[in-house]
Amino acid sequence: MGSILKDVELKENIPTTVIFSKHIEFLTDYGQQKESYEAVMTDYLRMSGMYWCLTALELINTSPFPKNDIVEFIKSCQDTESGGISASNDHDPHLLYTLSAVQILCLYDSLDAIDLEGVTRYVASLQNPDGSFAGDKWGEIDTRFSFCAVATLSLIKKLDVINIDKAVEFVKSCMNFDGGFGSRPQSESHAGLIYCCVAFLSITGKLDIVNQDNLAWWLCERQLPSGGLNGRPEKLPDVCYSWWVLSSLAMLGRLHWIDRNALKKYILACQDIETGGFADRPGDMPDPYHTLFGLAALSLLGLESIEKVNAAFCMPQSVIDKLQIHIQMLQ
Ligand code: GRG
Ligand code: ZN
Repeated sequence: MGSILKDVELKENIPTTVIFSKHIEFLTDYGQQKESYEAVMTDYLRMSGMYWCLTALELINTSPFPKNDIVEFIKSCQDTESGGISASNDHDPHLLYTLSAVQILCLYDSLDAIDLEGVTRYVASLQNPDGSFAGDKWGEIDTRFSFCAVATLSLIKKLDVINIDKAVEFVKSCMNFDGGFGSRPQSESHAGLIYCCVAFLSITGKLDIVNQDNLAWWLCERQLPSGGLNGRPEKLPDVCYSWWVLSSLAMLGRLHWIDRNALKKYILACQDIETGGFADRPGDMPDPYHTLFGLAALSLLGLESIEKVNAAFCMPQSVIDKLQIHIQMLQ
């Protein structure tokens, strides 16, 4: 028995260009709401929310917020004892938010504002003897955290404080028969985690361990008739996978295995023409997460009016160049 293909149908009256001024409005307003229901409910991931908004704005050449206030907020989120950074004041430090904070500081050329030795100590303290990384002191293990660890250390030029060989060994142990990667050994392949593992290998210069064609084939099979990409078989398309899948294909040198025009049409259809911002699917509520990954994917597709994005760090290429960081990209 065949299975029903899950997809969406694009309507006639969908946007076909990027509505830049609306996105600037959307992202700027989002950053200014401090007491709204949404702001309070998402306080636990505020640092990443700031990274999504500020990076999206930088990709469209806008920087509306006072840099000083942002840097001061980040400083106030660093835990003096562990050296880690939390999502917001009075929250516990975590690798996810430590990376977001370091990414924002790189955007603002302000890395020196925080205790970088503390960050280095924190990241190194989370590596386990098998090479894996915990996300925080509570010990959850996931390849997302292997990525966060090397991305953070690479941005602050401290990659040498961890055992890279062991870290690579762990990521390799999460590789599946289909060429993909999961969160831990034997976990299902998922496009988000494939991005984490491919970007990890790109940053550490170990991309040669992947099965390039099998993995690229699995990734390009994520494209559905609507043009959108899903994160694993039998799932609906979602704009964020345009980033997780496309950036992985870019690092694997196989971007041309995707139907670019169809994907561009799908991403543009996910814009909200009234409020600005991108949603996961046409007609859904827009949010900063899907707005960043929609714009970043359009950048990988070569839209000239969007700044060039780095496929491993999801940051403007100009910032990565300034830091003189080189990632591995396969041919
Ligand atoms: C700096 C760009 C950047 C990222 C930081 C947090 C992180 C590193 C990456 C996240 C990667 C990601 C999206 C992982 C997905 C994890 C997962 C198993 C999600 C499953 O979600 P479902 O089941 O989604 O809700 P689908 O689309 O599969 O239905
Ligand atoms: Zn999504």
